[in-house]
Amino acid sequence: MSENVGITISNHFLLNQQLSPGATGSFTRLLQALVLACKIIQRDVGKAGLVDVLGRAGTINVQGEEVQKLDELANNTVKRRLSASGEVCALVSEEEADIIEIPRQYPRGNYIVHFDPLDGSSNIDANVSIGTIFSIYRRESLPDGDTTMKDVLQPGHRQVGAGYIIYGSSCVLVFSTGQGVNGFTLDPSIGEFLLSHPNIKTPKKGRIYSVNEGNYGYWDDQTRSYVDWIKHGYSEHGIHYSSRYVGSLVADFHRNLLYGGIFLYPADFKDPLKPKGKLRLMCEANPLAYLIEQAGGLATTGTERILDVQPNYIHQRVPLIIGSPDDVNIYQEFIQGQRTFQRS
Ligand code: P6P
Repeated sequence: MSENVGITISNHFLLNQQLSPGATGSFTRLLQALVLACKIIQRDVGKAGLVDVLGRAGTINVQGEEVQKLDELANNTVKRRLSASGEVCALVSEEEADIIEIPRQYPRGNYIVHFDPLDGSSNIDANVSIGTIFSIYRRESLPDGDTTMKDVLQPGHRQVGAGYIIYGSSCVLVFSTGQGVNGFTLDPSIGEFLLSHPNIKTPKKGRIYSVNEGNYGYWDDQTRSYVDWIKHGYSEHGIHYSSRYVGSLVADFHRNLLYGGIFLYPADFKDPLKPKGKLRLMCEANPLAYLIEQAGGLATTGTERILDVQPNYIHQRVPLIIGSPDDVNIYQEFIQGQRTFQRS
């Protein structure tokens, strides 16, 4: 009798498709292309130290950051697999300045995918968990016409799917297509993602805060007051918050999604070129905001729901405060001046 491996991600996709009236299989094929890309990246990440893939490729990407060789591999892998799926009409990569046209030899489809091919790449050499993040939209313009900027710059609440893969102690794919959040863990012995975290819900309130406190001197007063409160003003039955910050967004988000808590990358005045903070709206904030809301959490710029932000540039940056609803609501009370804290 064959071994029972549980629910594979392919089973899950096909079940989703059967439950979607009018589904043509196009979205399923797109998701399967994404899964293949992530298996290839996992293979490359897993052997990075062995084939001299580590180390800087020497080039500087559109964000002004040094590009690592794995970054380039991951970027090219996602582009190639999604283009070859025949299901996309436009791609936008965190690694590339402009919208990526689909090569003429490939058929074009009706989906747009924004992606960060290897987020947290500055941690590659230290073997810290890194990840791929993706965000999927359906084009609004007519299928036989050219893709428009309106197709590419849709607000986050128009996403039809989003997710991330974390390359860590195990390789976990977490995604949603609007019916809740599910996590799948790669079983390398059979090369399949198996359902390991069904219907993820984030705790209503957590005890973890995640922020780079090195930027404390560059935040606005309200954010400083909130973090001061967390560190010196909060105590519930003797319980305090713990600080956890990896500096790899996918790792920090994944931990807080499962355990509860709040992640903050607020606006800071450190870099005049990045007045809204460091993280990108389309390939980081929106997909994670989609997931956290599907899991019962919240995501805000501090003054606006992330999924309502109307994008005006493909590499637009936004402040990101995301996590357990009670924690995010308290932060918003500080930002709106309804709460303050002064260290005694
Ligand atoms: P900082 C990694 O470079 C990244 O884009 C995210 O993965 C991470 O959350 C953030 O930057 C860390 O930035 O300024 O705290 O080092």
